[in-house]
Amino acid sequence: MNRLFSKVPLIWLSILLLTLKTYIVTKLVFELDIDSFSQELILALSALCSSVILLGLALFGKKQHQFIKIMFLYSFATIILYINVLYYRFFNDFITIPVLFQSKNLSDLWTSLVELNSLFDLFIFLDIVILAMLYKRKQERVEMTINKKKFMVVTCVLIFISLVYAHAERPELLTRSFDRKLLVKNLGVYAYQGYDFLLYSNTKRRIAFADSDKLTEIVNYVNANKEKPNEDLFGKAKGKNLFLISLESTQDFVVNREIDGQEITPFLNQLIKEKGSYYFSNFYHQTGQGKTSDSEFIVENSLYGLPRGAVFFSNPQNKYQSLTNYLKDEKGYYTSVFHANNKSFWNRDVMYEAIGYDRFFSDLDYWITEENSIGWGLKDDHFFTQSIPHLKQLPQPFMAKFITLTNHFPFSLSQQDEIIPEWNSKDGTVNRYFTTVSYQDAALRKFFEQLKAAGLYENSIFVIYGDHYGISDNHNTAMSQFLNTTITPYEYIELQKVPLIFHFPKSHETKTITSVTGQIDLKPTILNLMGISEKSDIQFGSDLFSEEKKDNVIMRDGSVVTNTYVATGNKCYLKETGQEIPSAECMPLLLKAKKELSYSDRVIYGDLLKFLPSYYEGTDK
Ligand code: GP9
Ligand code: MN
Repeated sequence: MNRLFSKVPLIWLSILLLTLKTYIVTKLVFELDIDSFSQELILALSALCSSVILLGLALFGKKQHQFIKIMFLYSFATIILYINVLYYRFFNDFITIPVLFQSKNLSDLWTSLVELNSLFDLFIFLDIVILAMLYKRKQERVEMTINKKKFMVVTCVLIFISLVYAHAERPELLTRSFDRKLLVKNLGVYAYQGYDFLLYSNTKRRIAFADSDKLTEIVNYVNANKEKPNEDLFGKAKGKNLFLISLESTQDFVVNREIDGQEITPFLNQLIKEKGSYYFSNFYHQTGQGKTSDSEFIVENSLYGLPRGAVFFSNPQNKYQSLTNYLKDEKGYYTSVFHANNKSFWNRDVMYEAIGYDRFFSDLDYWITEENSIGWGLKDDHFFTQSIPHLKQLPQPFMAKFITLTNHFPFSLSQQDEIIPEWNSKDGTVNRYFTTVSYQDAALRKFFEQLKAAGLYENSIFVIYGDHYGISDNHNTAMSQFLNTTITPYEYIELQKVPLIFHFPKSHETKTITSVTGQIDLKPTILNLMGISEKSDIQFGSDLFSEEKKDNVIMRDGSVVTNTYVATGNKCYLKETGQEIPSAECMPLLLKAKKELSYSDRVIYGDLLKFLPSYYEGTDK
């Protein structure tokens, strides 16, 4: 072995190894849908190119430090690669700098990572050890003179060829940065990470230089698209306690469905049929990378989450006119949130200040033991049960938001808690999903019984919704088996529906509402029910019960659903049948979505809500 490499300088061998490793890992782990020889070539070229650039940095500076520098850069690249491998397995996505900075979160992700780790991971690091052993004592082979000029020429040529190829394959690549898979496919994982870093710095810069100039355009857009809230329902829930219950990873396809003759969500199914329940059967989550925190943000503010990272992390110091702040300031509500996890997860402890919660009941407020925990923490049943004494002590009227946890990937459940058995496909994740969903459903049933017993049910209203998907498109095979249909892009969008139930204990009506709605509509709906008129505000959603409601939901990736169309990527379908139609028909919808998302982003990036009061004073509106 030693003899074989006796003439090879460390720099060349490390470039070769890093290129090979990057290429192989990219092929094996990331599903990039490589379907042509030229795409294959781009992938190989990008791996080579990044390796040359990264490791080439070691050639600058003192020669005697070259071994250390090469090994450091090699390890650095490997760590970037490995973090993306872990993140991809979990989220089916690539990591971004804001998410990476959530180091507090990374420790909590541990339970999921243990499940994801595999022996294969050892190989990702093995070459570092081999390189170190081969070259450690061989100064002459480490420092072998390399013609730096030639090296730089080769590097530039490689970059040029690689970029030309990537551009030919995918024009506008760098302007469509939200499509992370596309970036990695054409630039490689390291260049993607570098590009992401530039975007991140840009975001920081935007906050620093933001002013209120853009406000007029955005306010005009929002006002032009406003839909009048339902007047009959104005103040219907005035003075009532408000329960917001966020169901972890709960998609709508489990509602009213059975496995081997057993209902998956018998309680939700029953609640939907009860007097006083309004079930929205075409309600979509609109979250992005921020997952649960995005759903919280959207519901609270009627703004979209950000295209990258979690707004909970990137902009917690902004001024927000949240639902919580309205309830507190306008109606004197006591506002609280219950979630039995570490309070800094998703930066909640910081962001909740801006949202305006009076009290956050976190893991510190619960009795958590090995017996009453599973997966990510306290089991839902115990979470709800232990919350009752806290609830009883709250000043009324209160707002109480509950965030469940048990139905979280990897969907672990102890056998004694299983209500329905695991399903029987080849996909363990999907099989287990049904058991944790049904466990959560039973926990919710018990919570309702406990609330009734505690006298907290009658004088309250309930808003129950799913936070985001639980089954990603990594599981399409099992999902198509379960739903007995092929998962096309249309089907995938339809799977982004999450349940939404409004329940008014003393009401007599029962309704299933089929209009197309999204999480962004919850804030204006609840404000109207509570008898709060919107002041000078920027909201992209509108009252779900509005008679003027235009069915239109925009997702964070730019996809759009209306009562007629489903538009996603460059594909257009009829909503009713799923039939694909010419993409041009959906173009106006997609363009409007892009505009709306960018307006919302500008509001957040520029912290524009803080300028609203002076803006309205100035315009006298
Ligand atoms: C963690 C919980 C889960 O506290 O909200 O977060 P998620 O991974 O679903 O965003
Ligand atoms: Mn979640």
